[in-house]
Amino acid sequence: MATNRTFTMIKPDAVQENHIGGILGMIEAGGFRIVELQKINLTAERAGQFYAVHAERPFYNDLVKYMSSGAIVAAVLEKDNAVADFRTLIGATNPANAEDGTIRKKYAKSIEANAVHGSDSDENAQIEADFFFGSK
Ligand code: RTP
Ligand code: MG
Repeated sequence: MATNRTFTMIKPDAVQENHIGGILGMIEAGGFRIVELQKINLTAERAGQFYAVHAERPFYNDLVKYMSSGAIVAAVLEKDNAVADFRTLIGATNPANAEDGTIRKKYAKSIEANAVHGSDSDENAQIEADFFFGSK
């Protein structure tokens, strides 16, 4: 995968509340091309693997429960400077701190149920895309 790609998930709260279309619309309007897309349920085991980097954090067990509580939408996105530009588009982890115009400002409900995931590095974007879509 080229470094002009990032990986995202629309999280269970946003899927449950019928925000898939609204969020994908903001992503496309932000200049990203959707190159892979899949709606899927994560088991607690798979959610735990995905967020294994946070295994020692106090919120880990709640995060795994939340991420396996309903369907998610996984996607690979393409754009110049994709990782950094997508983090800008989604906004701060805690929606109380998210800028106007960001996806989390519009759709996130709490620091945990914050509507979307975005990769934090090119390396993790590749690992996370492979987690769902396999090596291409
Ligand atoms: P993400 O990985 O999902 O894009 O989010 P992020 O980089 O903005 O935040 P990160 O620190 O990687 O945290 C991963 C996810 O864990 C949940 N969280 N809950 N209860 C809490 O204090 C807390 N802190 C983080 C959120 O769902 C967060 O996006
Ligand atoms: Mg993160």
